[in-house]
Formats: sequence, structure tokens, C-alpha cells
Amino acid sequence: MSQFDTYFLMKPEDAIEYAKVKVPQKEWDTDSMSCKEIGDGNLNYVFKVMDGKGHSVIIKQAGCVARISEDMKLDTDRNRIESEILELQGRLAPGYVPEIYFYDTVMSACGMQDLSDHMIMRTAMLEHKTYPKFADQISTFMAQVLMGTTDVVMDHQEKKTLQRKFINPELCDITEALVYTEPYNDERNRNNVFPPIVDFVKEKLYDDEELHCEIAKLKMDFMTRAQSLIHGDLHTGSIFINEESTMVFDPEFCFYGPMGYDIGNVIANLFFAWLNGDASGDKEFCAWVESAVSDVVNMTMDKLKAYYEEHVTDTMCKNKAYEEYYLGTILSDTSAVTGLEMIRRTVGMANVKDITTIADEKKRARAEKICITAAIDFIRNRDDKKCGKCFLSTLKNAVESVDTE
Ligand code: SR1
Ligand code: MG
Repeated sequence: MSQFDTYFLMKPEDAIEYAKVKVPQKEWDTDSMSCKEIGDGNLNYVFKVMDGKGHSVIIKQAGCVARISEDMKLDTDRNRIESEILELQGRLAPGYVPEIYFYDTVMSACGMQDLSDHMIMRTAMLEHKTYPKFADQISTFMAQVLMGTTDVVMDHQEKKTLQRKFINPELCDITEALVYTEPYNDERNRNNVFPPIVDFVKEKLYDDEELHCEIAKLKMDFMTRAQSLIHGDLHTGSIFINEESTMVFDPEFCFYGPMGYDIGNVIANLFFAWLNGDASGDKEFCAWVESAVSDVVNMTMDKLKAYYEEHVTDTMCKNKAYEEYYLGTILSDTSAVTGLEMIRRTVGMANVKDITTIADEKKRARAEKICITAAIDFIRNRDDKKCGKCFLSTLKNAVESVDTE
């Protein structure tokens, strides 16, 4: 019987043995093998196994509880979902996701390409690095994967097979709670509200019933509109980047949902990078982020439109007015989700370093108020945000509003 016939949570020394068994094609130099646990996400364990001859692999293992909170019990099947969607995304958008070497439903672990020549994008953003190819690359990835898995393009039976295969109730439940509920009522007492803005949060988020109605509409939409096979957590911590390449990973929250959820996540996380740059007065970095935001919105919409027109198969969708309506709903969803993500990462349970590492208390409070002010505008006025420039004006208006308060 093998050592890996029954599930257990691995330690680095186990991951070395595991890599020998599962990734023999690396022809390991066994004497020089070593391993480091490098996971910094909220849920899983990530081991980098390497040897002295330049071979390496990333082993990702799902635990039965979340790293961020032991109270959060989770099905380890998410590792299978993640591996299978990475394989599918790799076919739809070759070169934009890491190669999967294997996945193992016993150990709830998978082995994937080591992308150590890339940085995690959030870390790069915290160092105010800029990436001129990012907008073009991420928009290509999103257009191909998101439009490529819709009913507009796919055979409807095949799409339903995918929808069934990627049903992901537990991780959707986390999003429904952390993104679409708790930031507006703290119903489980686990929000992290920065003390200087407690009153602001109460007035703008907890006490505004009109806003709650908009959030309820968006929440039910997230739960019921099976538009595309979305990544489900496409923030800058789920992206590896370098000067030449953008690679998307960590799609364990994937399911069939509205595609604006992914696009809005990318944009909101660029805004967090902007707020960090702004707090430290780095004008050059902020200018790059602004152009990236504008380009991500415009290029993604252009590429979705081109993909739609080239690949549409549904006969009723081969209708110009419908196409315009459909693309319009994506922009409006993108705006709303930009706002939802900006709010939940500011006041909710899972925060982002871009904001929490702003050391000066006043600057951090200002950044958080800008974030919430812009976010509410993105949610309430989601049908008016028609282009990249409109997304930037929303941010700039929020800055002005907070600074003249
Ligand atoms: C309990 S998990 C908290 C957050 O981390 C993940 O990356 C998702 O964004 C989730 O909402
Ligand atoms: Mg993650």
C-alpha cells in the first residue's frame, strides 16, 4: 500500500515524497530535493518542491478547513474542480494558465507548473511595478474563456454538462456571504472595519436600505444567472505576472455565473493598487494603473464583441440588437461587481494588503472612504458606466467627494 492511499494534510517533507511519486517525469535529483510551503491564500496549502538541478513543481493541497478560519469547513473536492477548470481554461486560452501535471482525488492535491519566473501580481502591485502588456493579456484571457463558455457560443447540451460538472455550492456560499451579504450587515460579526471609519460604514453600508435592495438584486443574479464558466475569484492574488506574460491560477471558486463577476474583480483590484500608490504619492504608478483600468474595460468589451460575432451559434443570438443588449448587461454587471469587491475587501472578513499596509492612519481612512464612495456609485449607477473613461471618472469623483467632505 502506498503512503498516499489515504488523505492527510501534508508537511513539506511529505510533499517531497509525493512529488517523487506523482511527477516522476521531472527526473528528480533525489539527494538535493527540498520543499517550502509558500501558500499565502485564505484556503489552501501550496508547496514548492525543487531539486539542485533546476527541476521544480508546485503541489497544491486542499485542507478540510480554511486557513483563514478553522470554523470554515470546506469540501476538499474543490481541488478537483480547480484542476479540471485549469485544463479547460488552458484549452480555451492557451498560455494563460499553468500546466496541470496531475490531480489526485484521494489526497485532494494537484501538481502544476512552477511559475517562479513570475510574481504574484498583488505583491508586484505593492512594489509599484508596472506591466504594459497586462491589459491586453488579461482581456484576451477573459474574452476567450468567458465568451467561449456561454450559451451564445457553445452547444447548449455541452454547456449544461459543464454547468453540472462545475457546480460549486460550498465556495459559492462563501462568496454569497462574504461579498453579497456581510459587508452590508455584519450578520456573523466577522467584518474587519478600520476603527476611524466605523460611523462612515454604518451610515453608507449598514443603514442604507435602498442600497441593500440593489445588493439583493445583484446577489440573486449571481446565484441564478448561469452565463459563463467564471473564475470566481479573479483578484491580483490569483494572477502571476512578469514583463512578458500574465497567467491566471487559483480558480477554485469557478462556477457558471455572470461574467461581469470576473471582469469587475480585475478592475476593483487594480483600484486597490491605485489607492496604495496614491497613498504613497507614486504618480507614475497611479498613471499606469489608470491606463490599465481603462484598457481592461475597453479591450475586454471589444474582444468579447469580436468573439461573439465570430463564434455565435445560437440562431436567436445572431441579432445585432440582442448582441448590443447582451454586451451592455456585461458592462453593467462589471460596474456593479467592481463596487461589490471594493466594499467587501475594505470592510469584510477578507481584506487586501494594498489597503491594510497603508501605515498612516489618516491616509488609510481616506483611501477606504474613497473606495466605499466609488463603490456605491459603481453599484447604484451601474447602467451608466459605458467605457474605461467612465470607470476612471467614478474613482476621481470619489476622491473629490472625500477630499471636500
Ligand atoms: C474564506 S475565503 C476568503 C476569501 O479568500 C478567497 O480568495 C476568496 O476571495 C474568498 O472570498
Ligand atoms: Mg484564492
